[in-house]
Amino acid sequence: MTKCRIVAVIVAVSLTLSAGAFGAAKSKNRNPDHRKERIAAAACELTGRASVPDGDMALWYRQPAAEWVEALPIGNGRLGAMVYGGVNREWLQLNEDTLWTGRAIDRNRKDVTKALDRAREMIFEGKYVEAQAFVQENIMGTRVEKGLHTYQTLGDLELTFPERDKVSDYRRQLDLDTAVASTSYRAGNAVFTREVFSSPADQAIVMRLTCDKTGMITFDAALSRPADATVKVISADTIVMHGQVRASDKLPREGVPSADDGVEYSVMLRIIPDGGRLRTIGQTLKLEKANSATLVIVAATNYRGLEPRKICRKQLASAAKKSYRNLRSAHLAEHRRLFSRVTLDLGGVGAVNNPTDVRLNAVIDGGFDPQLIAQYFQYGRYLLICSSRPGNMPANLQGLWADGLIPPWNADYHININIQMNYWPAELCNLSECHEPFFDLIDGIRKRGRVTAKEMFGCRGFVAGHTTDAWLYGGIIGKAGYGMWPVGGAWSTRHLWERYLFRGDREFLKERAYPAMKESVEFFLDWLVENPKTGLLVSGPSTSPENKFSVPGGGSANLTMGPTMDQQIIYDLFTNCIEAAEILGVDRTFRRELQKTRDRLAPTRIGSDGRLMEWPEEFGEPSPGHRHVSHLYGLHPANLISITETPKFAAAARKTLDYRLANGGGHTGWSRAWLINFFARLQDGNACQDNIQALLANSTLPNMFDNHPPFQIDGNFGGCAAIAEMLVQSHAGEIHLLPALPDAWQTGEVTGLRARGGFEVDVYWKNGKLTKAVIASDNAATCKLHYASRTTEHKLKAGQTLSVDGKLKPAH
Ligand code: FUC
Repeated sequence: MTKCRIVAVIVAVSLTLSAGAFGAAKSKNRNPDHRKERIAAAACELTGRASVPDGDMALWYRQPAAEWVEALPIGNGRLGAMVYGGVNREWLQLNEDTLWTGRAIDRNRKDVTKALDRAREMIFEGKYVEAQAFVQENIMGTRVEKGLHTYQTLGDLELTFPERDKVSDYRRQLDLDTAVASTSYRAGNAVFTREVFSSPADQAIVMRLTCDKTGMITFDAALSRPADATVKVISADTIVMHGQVRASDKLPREGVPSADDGVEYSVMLRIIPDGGRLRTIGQTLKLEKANSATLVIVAATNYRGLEPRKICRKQLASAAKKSYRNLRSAHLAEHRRLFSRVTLDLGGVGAVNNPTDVRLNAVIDGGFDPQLIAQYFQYGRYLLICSSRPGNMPANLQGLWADGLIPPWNADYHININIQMNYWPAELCNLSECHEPFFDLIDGIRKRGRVTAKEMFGCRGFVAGHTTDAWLYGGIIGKAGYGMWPVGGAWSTRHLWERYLFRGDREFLKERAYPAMKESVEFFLDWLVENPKTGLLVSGPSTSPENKFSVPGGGSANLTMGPTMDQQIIYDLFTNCIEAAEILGVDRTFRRELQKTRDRLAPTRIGSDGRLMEWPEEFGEPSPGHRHVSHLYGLHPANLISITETPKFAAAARKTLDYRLANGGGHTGWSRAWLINFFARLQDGNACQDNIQALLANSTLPNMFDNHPPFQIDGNFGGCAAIAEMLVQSHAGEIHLLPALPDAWQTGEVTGLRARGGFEVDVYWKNGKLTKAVIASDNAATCKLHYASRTTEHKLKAGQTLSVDGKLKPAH
């Protein structure tokens, strides 16, 4: 396995290009990271050693970012930036979460019911290879070429400073607790400091440049984009960049873009100086000899039908009239409102005195850094807060941050594991509000998935396949091998149910969760068919995400009737929907129908070698270490398999995992993160810890982003959720304290995790043993606690807090 060693680079920054040469329309450079060469072109010598940041919540470095995956992310859920922290040049690579090319198009193949029947027959007859070709030809909906419907960079803010050959005491950092990125260094006898944050309170990115000597702040500021941008000066202190995005560079870029191309956007930058001289030269703002300066950047698109320039003007007017101090304190309060709900201390001292890249290298060399693990956990929470706030788009494959015009997989919303993994920490790690953009996405795909269900398959309800995008299609599209998969919507609705379980909000269950779950169920009531050999109900043709099997008689294929994951997701959906209907006291007849159908679903089976079967037959596996471990859905995220309730299946799951790992499994970050969640559910803390080490050593980039070249955020979120799952679990009707504590985590504490039933949980342990737990209950409820082999029950009133000792006895 390749280790991504993190190389500390003395970075070079220069003034080689004028802002005009970096001008948007002229630039040919569409690839991430087009700044790299210019960063490396001129050296700025860094000497001396900056002091260490306060606290243990900072990612920090002794050199500027030399490439995008070293830059530091800020975001307010909608407007984000990657901050490079250069000395002679600063870049903020900008993103706005609705900046998408393309538009909503119809991707549905009309009435494929006959073809569906035929494909099913072929599979039941064992003609897998032929059936897959037939499905491709006759069923799959329209696939849009990569880059045509894609998320893109909003552009760059570039600051150019008077060139310096040498600075000392350089440090850049991202403080997770304040969500402020800062850069500071000494040049001659002056200390320069830059702070930047993306404010959820004021919907603006705000940057402040200061110096401990007067009249020292001099820079040029320019906005640019690799394509499709016009930059204009609108007043002596403000520039605007606007345009309409266009679908990838494969399309002819001449002429006026049409509505098919994508959104219109606008970015505005204002400089508010203290002293000095501010003027415009060309499209550049030029500030000389100021004492300090505040930059306000706002951006918007017309994705929701509003005129982006109008939105920008309003946002700018409102933010720019506030003092920097007020902007900063409003930002801090809003960030901390969410961030400070959870604390985690896994012990360890001293490691925080080293820069983050040095610490990651030490882990690559086999070191154990519990403070880094705690920070990885909090970074996951930070990233969710910054990329998924109510009213905005959900966290995409890269959260909010993507460079260039064609990011990997269009930085879309894959719903065959990735977006779900993004939201695993949401409830557990006390960020329930951050879950909401995903719920909105589910509502969106329900609308279009309803049309797909009817038009393509003649089914009621709604269906969604393996992926969707900002245009919210619910189609079954692309290559049959990965695209013929009808359970993406069903899996997504589990998140609505989980929200109810964690929060106990009946109104939410009634108005939002149940209708979506029921609509998904309706699809499967029409979709499932009887396997003629067994008489059991199966879903198909469908893939076990994105794995393939060897076909007896030659070749390989992906599609079967009743792959284990489909069956588990449908069983899970039906079970949860029945329970929801019972709680709400509705749909008695429907419930009965559901129970009957659920009891006829083909069950998960254990193969002759003791592993869980991924497909209905024991096929050969060309990829035995495959990154998806779909057939263990029942173990995690669902609760169909557990050590206590279904020990045989839990043992088979364990064998499955061991086999996957022995064959090179866990090679992508998100896959490794899922493994940790599985081992947490199997209550094997040491296996969790081994895999956390592997996640940090093999799949974590210098800025702690999850590596799936260049970056995919799901591993960050999956890893964060897994660390919480090791400390508190609540999927089995009780709050299990320290279910998977590794030997290496001898002493520690976590506060503020959430448990199903409406509880908030703090846990303290010493020498590997529970010493205390504090449970606060939102509702009047019975709280069942479990630790080691002991279980106790406690009746709590709404708002009551219970404190127990290491034996689960109430302590006062
Ligand atoms: C799934 C995974 C890939 C990648 C893609 C975005 O299809 O199999 O590894 O994460 O989503």
